[in-house]
Amino acid sequence: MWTIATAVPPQTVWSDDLESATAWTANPSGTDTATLGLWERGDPEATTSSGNKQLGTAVSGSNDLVTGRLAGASAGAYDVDGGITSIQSPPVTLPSSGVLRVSFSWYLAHGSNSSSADFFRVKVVGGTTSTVFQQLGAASDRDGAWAASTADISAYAGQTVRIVFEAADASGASLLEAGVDDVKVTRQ
Ligand SMILES: [Ca+2]
Ligand SMILES: [Ca+2]
Ligand SMILES: [Ca+2]
Repeated sequence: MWTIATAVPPQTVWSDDLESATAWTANPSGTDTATLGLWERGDPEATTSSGNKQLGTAVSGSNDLVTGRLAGASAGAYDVDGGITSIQSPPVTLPSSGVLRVSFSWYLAHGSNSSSADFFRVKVVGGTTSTVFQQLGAASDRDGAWAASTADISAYAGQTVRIVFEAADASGASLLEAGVDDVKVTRQ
């Protein structure tokens, strides 16, 4: 007579805390245009310019994916310059059914010299490629602060996919940094 709805906890399909090298590939398509501040995995150094820009602390452990991990002599020394930089996950084989999600911690930081041409973007590459998350820049100061986000990738069920993170200083020079940590794919 009574139906008890039991919440099925999400099952982890794949996860990476970025603490060890697991075959992330920078510039996987060979089409990146950025000249500095390229995505890499490592222990990030903090930069500040009107507030925190590159965060020196990861969400888990001491490593993350970051747009040029070194601080350099000034905040503009190793921020993203000149266009798009991208980094791609190892292949992830998705279950053939269920609600599939990718979750990640991330930040985008930029100076007031940014614009909506700049972005932080998450793509899924399988049989097709789609943008599943995006934060555009703006002509205002945005400080780096870790946030957690999730995107539904159920459309890719049964496929082997790769997750790609992109950041761009795309039109006019902007101070721009991005970071990613704790990438996880779950099935529910
Ligand atoms: Ca980490
Ligand atoms: Ca940097
Ligand atoms: Ca720049």
